[in-house]
Amino acid sequence: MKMKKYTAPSISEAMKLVRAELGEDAVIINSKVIVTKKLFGLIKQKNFEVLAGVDQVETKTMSPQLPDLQSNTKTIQYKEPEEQPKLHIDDTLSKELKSEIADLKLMMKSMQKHTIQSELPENFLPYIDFLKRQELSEELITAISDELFVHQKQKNAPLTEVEMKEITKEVLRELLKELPMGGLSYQKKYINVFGPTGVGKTTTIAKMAARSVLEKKKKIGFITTDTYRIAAIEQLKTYANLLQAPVEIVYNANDYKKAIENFAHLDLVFIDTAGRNYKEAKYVDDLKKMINFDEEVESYLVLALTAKEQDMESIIQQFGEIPIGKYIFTKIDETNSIGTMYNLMIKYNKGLAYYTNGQEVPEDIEVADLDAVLELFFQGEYE
Ligand SMILES: Nc1nc2c(ncn2[C@@H]2O[C@H](COP(=O)(O)OP(=O)(O)O)[C@@H](O)[C@H]2O)c(=O)[nH]1
Ligand SMILES: [Mg+2]
Repeated sequence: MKMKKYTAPSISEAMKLVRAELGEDAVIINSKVIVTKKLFGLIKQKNFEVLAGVDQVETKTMSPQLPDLQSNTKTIQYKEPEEQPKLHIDDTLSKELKSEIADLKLMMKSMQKHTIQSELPENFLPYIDFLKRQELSEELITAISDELFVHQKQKNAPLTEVEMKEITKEVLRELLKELPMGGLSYQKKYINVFGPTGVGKTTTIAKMAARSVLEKKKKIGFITTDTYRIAAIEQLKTYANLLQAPVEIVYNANDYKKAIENFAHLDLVFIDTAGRNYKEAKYVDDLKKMINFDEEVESYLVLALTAKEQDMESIIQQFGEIPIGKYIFTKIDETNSIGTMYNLMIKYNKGLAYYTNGQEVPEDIEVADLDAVLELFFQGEYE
């Protein structure tokens, strides 16, 4: 039997090399993953090493079609390549096409093998199902399952559930680690809070405001531009009264200027906005005209995890022109699938300020930090 090692960045490429040199009858004797650099990182180089062999008797019978690239023998007698130009075009084409199609089919087969559906080891499946239930994006699931695959190969034994969770965390950590995490900086005076109606903007503002008074002893005030609903104004006033903080109700850019003047003596001003009409471009335009986005301002986009990811994406795009610093995800207590949170942060390259987990003011809010956010992924269903 003739044997040779092949190394390539993917199994399919390694298989291609094997087939090109040893033919279709080659058998894989062993395969392993070689990772250069350290554990985990997606950016790190990994290669697949395949030891393949082919029975030499068969090789001989196949040799007219398969020149042995390895042995530099000069006994190859057939002269097909030189003759090709003289052949009838039809014949050549069909022959070439056939073999190319066969090649492509094989390549696709081995490529498909290394996707979530078929090639994943049996022991991954329940875990991958969990990732899917979490509604993690396909790209992220593929990135994680690739890492699981690499680690299982290295370990040469089935990964435990604990190991799979650790690997998942490390994959997510790599992707999230550059994004800003954490709540109010207390360096900027104006806190803008945007988002559609009902996501929990006002409640979240009340939570943030209460904390800045109780924990940081800040002098605060509120501005609301949500003048569509009396109830919304009353709701904010209720919280403001509890915190003994002033409220300015703003209907236009002029009111806004006056409110800013009135609040000159305060440390922090929370600006609550109407979520209404966010689908109209005009709404975002109006906001841009009314509200200052200078260096004195921090802006947050509030999204509820109970919403559909696609709808959240259209909101993100709608607010694309507003310099949103970080997200706030609410209603984490009302869902078991929080993958969306990770999908959106990674896709839109935006960090997280807070996540909220209930209706109680001020308790039900957590300041985001990377470790906690990674832990959060496993809370609930898969513990
Ligand atoms: N379960 C749950 N409910 C929340 C959370 N945050 C806000 N809510 C509720 O969501 C509803 C709408 O909140 P509100 O602050 O008025 O939303 P706004 O329209 O964006 O200002 C209220 O009933 C809140 O109590 C949360 O984290 N979890
Ligand atoms: Mg509101």
